[in-house]
Amino acid sequence: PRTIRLADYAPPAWLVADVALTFRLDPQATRVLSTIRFRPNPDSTDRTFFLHGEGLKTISATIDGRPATLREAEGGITCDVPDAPFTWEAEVEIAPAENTALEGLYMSNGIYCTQCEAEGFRRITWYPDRPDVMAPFRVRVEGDLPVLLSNGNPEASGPGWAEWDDPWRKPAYLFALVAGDLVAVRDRFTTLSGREVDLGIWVRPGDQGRCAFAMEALKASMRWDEEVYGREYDLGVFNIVAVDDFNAGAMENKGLNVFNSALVLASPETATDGTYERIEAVIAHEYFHNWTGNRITCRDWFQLCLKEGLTVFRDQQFTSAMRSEAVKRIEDAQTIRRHQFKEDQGPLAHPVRPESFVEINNFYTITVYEKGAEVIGMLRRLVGAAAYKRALDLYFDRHDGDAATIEDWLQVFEDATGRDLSQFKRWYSQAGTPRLSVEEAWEDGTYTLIFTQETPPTPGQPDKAPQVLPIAVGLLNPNGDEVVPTKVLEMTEARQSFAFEGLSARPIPSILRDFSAPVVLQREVPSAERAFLLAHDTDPFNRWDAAQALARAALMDAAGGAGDPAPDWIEGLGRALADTGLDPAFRALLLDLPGDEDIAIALAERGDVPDPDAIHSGRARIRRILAERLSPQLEAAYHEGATPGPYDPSAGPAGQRALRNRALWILTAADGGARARAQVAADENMTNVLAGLSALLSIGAGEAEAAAFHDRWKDERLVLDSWFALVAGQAPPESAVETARSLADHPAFAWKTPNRFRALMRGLAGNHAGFHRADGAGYDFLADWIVRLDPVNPSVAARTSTVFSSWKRYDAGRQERMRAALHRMLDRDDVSRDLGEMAQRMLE
Ligand code: HT7
Ligand code: ZN
Repeated sequence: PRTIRLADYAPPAWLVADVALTFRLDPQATRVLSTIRFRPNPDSTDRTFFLHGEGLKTISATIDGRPATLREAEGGITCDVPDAPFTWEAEVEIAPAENTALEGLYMSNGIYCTQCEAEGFRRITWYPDRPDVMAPFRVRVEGDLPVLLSNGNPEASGPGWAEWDDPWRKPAYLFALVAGDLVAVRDRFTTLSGREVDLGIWVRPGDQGRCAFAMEALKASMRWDEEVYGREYDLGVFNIVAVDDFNAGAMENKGLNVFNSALVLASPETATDGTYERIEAVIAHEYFHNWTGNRITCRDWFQLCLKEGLTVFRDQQFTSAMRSEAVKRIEDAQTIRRHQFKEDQGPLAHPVRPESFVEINNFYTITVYEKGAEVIGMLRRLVGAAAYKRALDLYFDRHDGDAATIEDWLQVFEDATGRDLSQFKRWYSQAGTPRLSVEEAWEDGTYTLIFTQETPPTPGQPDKAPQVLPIAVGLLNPNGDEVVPTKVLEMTEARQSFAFEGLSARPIPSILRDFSAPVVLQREVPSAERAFLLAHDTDPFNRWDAAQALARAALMDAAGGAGDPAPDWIEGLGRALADTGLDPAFRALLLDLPGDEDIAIALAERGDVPDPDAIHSGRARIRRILAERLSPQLEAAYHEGATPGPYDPSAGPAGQRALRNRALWILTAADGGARARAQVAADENMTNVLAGLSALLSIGAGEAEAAAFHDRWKDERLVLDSWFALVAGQAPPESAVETARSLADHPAFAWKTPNRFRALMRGLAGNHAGFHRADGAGYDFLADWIVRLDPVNPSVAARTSTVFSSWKRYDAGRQERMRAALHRMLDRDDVSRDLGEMAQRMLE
């Protein structure tokens, strides 16, 4: 397969003036008629006419009414065209019911729906399927179905047909069509300038009662984008559709967002607090794309972070505003450290703006999305909130209607602030996580911090240059008072010092407050100092980080067989837990012990070879010690976290439940599961039931409760997904593979449905010691299923395969078995481009 390179970008030879499409829907033989008016691109000297297309049966094709002679070319067709504007008309046939890859036009439970990002439109009709070709679309949908939707505003409709008009120029990846037996929950929104927008959330009949929360989230997002970014919605309707078969979370098609039903439907009986929070964030994310992605799109797929990094940053800001800023920041930092740093350390590391790809689907990564958002956060921290706002206003003014680049993005910041961002740009081009080490000096009332930064090599990038690091620092005196409030130090050199003068005593530093840069802070800190920061730091992130570092040290020691954790940690944790002045959600995070894989990564980082079983049993021991020594505080927290009365998913009660359930998880290690069992039986809401069940399963109990849960919820597809994930994820490591095998034999294991496949596979892979069983049975199980899924749904198969990216971390035996599994996925004649690229990169 061909490698596509950023350096080879060339503007399109032909632009599209407008598009008219007619769909005659049929599961096996949908006809797609297209009328596309082309004009030469004045910015290109090339006049080659090329249209993408995949799996299309061409019925007819004409140019200005005369039959066109099509010549096959890689990934599409070419033909001779006039050297002037012309009209292309074609009719093609496609089979949505046969489309298991879920890209292009496909069917989910009898509903026609589309997924065109990144390159799905070429499976619908011949088209220049690249984001820098933008056009207004008119769409006519014909089919004997109650609901026929497409992008834009409804124009006209009658029995069996509907016409839609999207006046905003858009790339083909934002095209959408949905048709079928759906019902709508409706609402209205009045924009700041007084325009009325009809809102609709379309779901399968019976699911209407689970849309209220998503609808409120949508209206809150629309208001927030007006108030904070000055962005108003620009059509008369905004529709969201929930489908059960979806490769990702959701899709921002213009005026017609398509969602994985798991991210729309919620009721207290079936959804957890986590689901509610995710729904709110993803509804906002897709809505925010209307400006950052749709009105201003990407010139090419290398610029993906332009829309995704910025839109993630915006949805993070939204969640902070709706919930707790401190808690959200800690959760985001935790995501980066747990998952993005892991990507950066392995064979799949790539820059926020990659420079080459074989299959673009493989680059919808945590690096592009979440690190992309961190880069924007750093930019905002460096220039300040007011300048950030000026730059964003300029971005919207200057680039509305454009297919833009990272250069365009940085240019608006340079123009709005007068800063030179050429060094900052390295955040987009250099892969890997900078390591920041710290030395200190204290003399005559002056305290100096000397920082050194170094980024380890990543694939294809052996040498790294220094990056701009905003390092937020505060200083405390030995009494715990803050003597220097947070100051952002701007580090640009490989080694650089910063002095603080006029201090009366040597201070205790609080470094990298608010996780001000996505770096690994390498600093040996005595446990007493960490406990001091846990008790006194005014910065919630660093306070939490002190607790995490103490927990990590305890778990690493326990994995090495050490007996007792540092008393500083247990005492500090106990005090913080008992401090009812602290937000319960924050205290819950203090109790969140690093997972087994986090410890494996930390050990590997230190040069040790992690032993998954030793990590697992060490963690169980630490959990028991905490349960015994902190029993009064945990008991109190458990009771404080009770939320009697009707279920309320908002941040306050959700935070209380988080505290309760974290405490429960630890207490369960020492009470034989009594509390957890009672909580499951009390059946207050899905959050508490699943937390109780998870705690029980994690101590090898709860089989009867899990079976009863299954029987009760077996007809609720989203709840059943949680059951698959939980049972595989919490199974005792020694029997986890057998458990996964029997789950795969379960009649409800609909493996072609991505949610179900992911629930089981991700469940097992998240069971660290179970997946990494020494005999390789976990690897074989995953590899067999990935190989089976690959011809059916390459995108999901490739994404699942990334669980093997950690193979170099483990001992020789496990390495050998993981490599063998990767080879089994790769060395097949029919391996997909998606999985082939992933497996190849992991093995390099
Ligand atoms: N922009 C959307 C990405 C997406 C996607 C990508 C590849 C394959 C399927 C997909 N579904 C959605 C979602 C987002 O980031 O908002
Ligand atoms: Zn997005």
